[in-house]
Amino acid sequence: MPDPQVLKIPTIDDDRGEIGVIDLGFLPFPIARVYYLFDVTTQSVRGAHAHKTLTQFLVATSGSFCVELNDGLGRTRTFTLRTPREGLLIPPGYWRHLHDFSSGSVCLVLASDRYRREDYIRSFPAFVAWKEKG
Ligand code: T46
Repeated sequence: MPDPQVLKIPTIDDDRGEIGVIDLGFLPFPIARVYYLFDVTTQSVRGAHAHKTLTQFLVATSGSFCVELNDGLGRTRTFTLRTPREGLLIPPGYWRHLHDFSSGSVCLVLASDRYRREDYIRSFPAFVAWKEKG
């Protein structure tokens, strides 16, 4: 299972501001879906699930939030996303919690597949059992 990874997004800037560009080939998957979390209250915790096959790239296009990733085998890592200049690549097989959203933050998600309910594991013990099975 590949590790989660923070990727620096190429930007183009001039005296009018900046453009972040996620071009074809930048991500290790073809983008099948784009969605975004917004108007998230600062106390909200999102996620609490893992994906069996889905790879996603998360960008804090505005504000900041934390992404806690658990590999189900004893390792947890927390990433703070706070700039549109980088994003977090999350391979399949990670239990995630998103928390500590700043007011007005937006979490843009580029996903490798359409929404498929059957790709979600929403019970942590079931996730650990799935990981242990290999
Ligand atoms: C993830 C984090 C970062 C859809 O019908 N289509 C969609 O594309 C999505 C993303 C969600 N939904 C439905 C499923 C639920 O009935 O919207 C409802 C809320 O979804 P969920 O509770 O999964 O939302 P989050 O913010 O906890 O998780 C979402 C993604 O589902 C998940 O893949 O990694 O954002």
